[in-house]
Amino acid sequence: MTSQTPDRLSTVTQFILERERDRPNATGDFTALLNAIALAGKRISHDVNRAGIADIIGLTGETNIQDEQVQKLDMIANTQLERALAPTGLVCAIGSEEEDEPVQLENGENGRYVVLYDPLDGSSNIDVGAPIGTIFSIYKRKTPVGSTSNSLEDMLQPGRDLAASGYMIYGSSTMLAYTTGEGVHLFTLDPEIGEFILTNSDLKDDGGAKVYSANEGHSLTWDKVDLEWVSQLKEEGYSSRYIGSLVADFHRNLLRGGIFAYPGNSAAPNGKLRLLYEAAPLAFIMEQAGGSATDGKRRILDIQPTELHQRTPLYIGSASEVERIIKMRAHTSTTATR
Ligand code: AHM
Ligand code: MG
Repeated sequence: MTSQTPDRLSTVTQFILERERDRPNATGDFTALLNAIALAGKRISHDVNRAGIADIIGLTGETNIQDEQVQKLDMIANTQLERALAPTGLVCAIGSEEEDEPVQLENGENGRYVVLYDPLDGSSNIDVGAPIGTIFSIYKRKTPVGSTSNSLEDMLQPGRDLAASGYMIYGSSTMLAYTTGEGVHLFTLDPEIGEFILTNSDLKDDGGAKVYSANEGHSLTWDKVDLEWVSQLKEEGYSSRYIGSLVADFHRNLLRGGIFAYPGNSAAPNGKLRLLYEAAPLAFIMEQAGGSATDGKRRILDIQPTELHQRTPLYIGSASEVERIIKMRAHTSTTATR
């Protein structure tokens, strides 16, 4: 990773405000939206840190639309984000991994944006204290401002049209990374003063590390190309690092280099990860940092979603690593290999 080491003290709010000031037509919307998301992140971070002692570990007893068991903290994180975004008046609707359908926000008719999120990614790791995170996307709405949002039309947009995306990771420290298409900027929460402080601006993935992150426990269900690819990496002396929390695996690879993969498999040809809540927002960040992301054939940011909770295979990381798997997959017919 390369980045500019900040020569001054700046909170996330100051940083975004400064950037907006450089743009003559800036409305201040991003400052308000990212502030709201950062506020929710501080509350979620607080809850995650106290989960064991606050009796908020465990399941709610419900399953979400993806048939996954919902953790109490999934619901808490989902609510914190909605509660922080609603008062901005800037958001007409939200889409969440934990909500079956788009949620129209009260008084949101004049909101110019839709926000989509995975409120607590990697939530199966909550009980064991491993890093988890929030992933978010912001799109400009397509339906006219002032009307009731046809949320699906507003939300089913390809990642290349993202206005901003980012994530917050709740790990050994709480960090926030975001991009609006002008580089990737990273902030660390100072818990004493409750502010996200700029720690790296304009992060660049320099492809440094020979690391791959994939759940090889599923490899018997992978096709031959993925198996060959991983064998090749092993022969070349790569290390494997897999936490099972996408945001944590992604964050480590963004800082150190490497590739994360969640391929399709014989039971689930599109894999597990969600295009709108996970793949597209992280692909926008990775591309802004100089890396890339593919489903094996297509650039993730070019995929036109057709469903809110659509899944996609994902290979994301340093550009040369992603290029290698694209080439391997192009040279072998997938149907002939599984
Ligand atoms: P979640 O959003 O419900 O937490 O599920 C997504 C998570 C990712 O964070 C992680 O990369 C993946 O599921 C792990 O899946 P597996 O246990 O199959 O390796
Ligand atoms: Mg997730």
